Amino acid sequence: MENNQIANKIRRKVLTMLYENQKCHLGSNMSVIEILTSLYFGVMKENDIFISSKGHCAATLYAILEEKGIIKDADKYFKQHNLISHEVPGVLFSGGSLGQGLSVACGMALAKKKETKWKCLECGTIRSGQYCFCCPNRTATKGFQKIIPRVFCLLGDGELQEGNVWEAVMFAAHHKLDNLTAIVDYNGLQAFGETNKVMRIYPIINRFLSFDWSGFQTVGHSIPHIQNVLKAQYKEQPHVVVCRTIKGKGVPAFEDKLESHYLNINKKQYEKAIRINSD
Ligand SMILES: Cc1ncc(C[n+]2csc(CCOP(=O)(O)OP(=O)(O)O)c2C)c(N)n1
Ligand SMILES: [Mg+2]
Ligand SMILES: [Zn+2]
Repeated sequence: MENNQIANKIRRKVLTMLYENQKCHLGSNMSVIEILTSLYFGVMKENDIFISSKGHCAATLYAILEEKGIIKDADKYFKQHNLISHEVPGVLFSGGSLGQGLSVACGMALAKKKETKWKCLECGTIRSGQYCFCCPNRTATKGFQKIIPRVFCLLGDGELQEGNVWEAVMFAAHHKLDNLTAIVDYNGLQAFGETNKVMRIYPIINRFLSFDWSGFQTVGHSIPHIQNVLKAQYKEQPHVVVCRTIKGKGVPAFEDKLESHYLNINKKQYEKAIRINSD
């Protein structure tokens, strides 16, 4: 399946979970479908870590984990935890209280930098030291490559108004966490207003750059664009990818609407959205 088809499938699955359970945060889920598809289907490698600081896009994360084969029943988990919970396999951090995920991601990125792992270039095995059993004398004729897992952290744009986020931004630069990537879902809306009217966060990218991060802004619904900028890593600098998104993307009645945050989807809107998002 191509990535666009995967994204469509995830979008339909999320719509169905939200419709059947009559749960809100439809807008917040729809804006991250391509972001999470990009990450899990082409960017993240084994041992990399994903943290969603936006705990209210649980439906999308569970649908992705189901598609990856990490969990079997996204519906079951969504019924139990409609905010992201670490009790779900494949999830390391529970979200819900905004502003905390990046601090956790910083700690994990720092720990991963300290516990160096080595990949045997002969057989691909990852080990804690420069040894392997595939070649004579525990060496590898092709040598070893240093492996530092990457940590990706997703944040909402309204969430950037939390002071704690900027302490983490400062910490990441100070510790030169070049294995850390923050992804901002810049949909321009938060729960009760336009983000830049509630408390201005624009220009997001400049703010990160002034804290000595590297980064790019990109189109948040184009998988090739997102993957390109997510793959970038700069030596000794943490990285940010600001994704310009549409809250409620793919659901006409909800697109770029404040109500997409808290309204539940009705039967007619649901059926139309499923039609629009089929392959
Ligand atoms: C600390 C904290 N304050 C308030 C809330 C309530 N709340 C849940 S979602 C949300 C809006 C967040 O907006 P944004 O970060 O832009 O995310 P979006 O829904 O647009 O993806 C708010 C205020 C919360 N979960 N945590
Ligand atoms: Mg937002
Ligand atoms: Zn080997």
